[in-house]
Amino acid sequence: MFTLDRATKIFPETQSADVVPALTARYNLLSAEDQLALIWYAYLEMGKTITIAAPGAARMQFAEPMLNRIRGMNFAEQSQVMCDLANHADTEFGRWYASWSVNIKLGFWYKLGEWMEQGLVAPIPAGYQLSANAAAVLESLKTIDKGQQITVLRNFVVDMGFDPGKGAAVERVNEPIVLPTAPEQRSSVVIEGVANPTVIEYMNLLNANDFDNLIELFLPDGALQPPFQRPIVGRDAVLRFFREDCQNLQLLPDRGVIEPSDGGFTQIKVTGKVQTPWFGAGVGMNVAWRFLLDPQGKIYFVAIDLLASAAELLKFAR
Ligand code: ECH
Ligand code: GLY
Ligand code: GLY
Ligand code: GLY
Repeated sequence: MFTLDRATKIFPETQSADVVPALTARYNLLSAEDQLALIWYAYLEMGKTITIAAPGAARMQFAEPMLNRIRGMNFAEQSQVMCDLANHADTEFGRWYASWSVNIKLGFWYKLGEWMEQGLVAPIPAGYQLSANAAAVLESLKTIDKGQQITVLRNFVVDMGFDPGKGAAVERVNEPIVLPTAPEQRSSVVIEGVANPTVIEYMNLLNANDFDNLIELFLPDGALQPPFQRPIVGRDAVLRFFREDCQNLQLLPDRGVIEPSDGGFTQIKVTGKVQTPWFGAGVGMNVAWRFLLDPQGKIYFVAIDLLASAAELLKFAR
């Protein structure tokens, strides 16, 4: 009936933000020095219009030993560590970094950025000249919408460090688990055109950080595909992803369509916005959720797409 491969192709008219992988590919061709300088300039530019929230103390304790070692170095050594991370060099720091969850990596760079501003960590040299290619990537980055910009920046940070690869026994470091929101403090979404209880519950449980109940909505071999990634398959892996990467998100679904599919399955597309705790209401990412539910209403597949433009929020053409 449905294979995972077929499931990923539901609602094929959905236009995702191809500019994100395109810019990432161009960035990957640059030297490490150019990469770090480019991120620095992009970060300063974005800081004029949006504010990034400080990472929580509980999360930062994981990054602290490495941060303190870096702080004790001279500027040349600090620059070397940063270049090594950008270069994916096989170093102690590179392996350490690669073992962290996404949000610990972001928190680490948040702190380094602060220290660079305060003169405690090696700055990008004054008057540093970006190569022509790096300057062109920076200009492109400035023209895309904020949700796309922070996605590109997040990709850069996630990819740094040295990952010894599959098969290597690496202990992964996750941030502390957040408690689910108390029942009386939960809210419920309303989605124009979609009264489906599974979809409504999915949004409400994710908004409440209630991952143990959320995972019950999935079939045992159910899958979730985050933007620009391969599907994560099976309840264990999806639950790990929720706990590790999906804390304190704000899902703001707006409207959608429900259609019957083969074998009693149902496909549902919802569009709306998502906010990350790092930027709060300052950045609303335009997204689509593409659900495929089995005849019992369990989730066989859901993809989250970062949309190409705000106009995509209104497109449900058949
Ligand atoms: C400085 C210069 C040297 C180099 C570096 C620097 C620091 C950079 C810093 C960057 C910080 C970037 C941040 C980016 C955060 C981005 C967050 C995003 C979140 C997207 C979440 C989405 C969620 C979607 C989902 C939904 C579901 O239904 C299921 C789950 C899931 C400047 C020092 C590096 C500090 C903080 C893009 C879309 C809706 C799939 C998760
Ligand atoms: N965004 C992928 C698709 O629409 O199929
Ligand atoms: N300050 C946002 C976060 O730590 O997730
Ligand atoms: N991936 C979750 C966040 O950055 O907010």
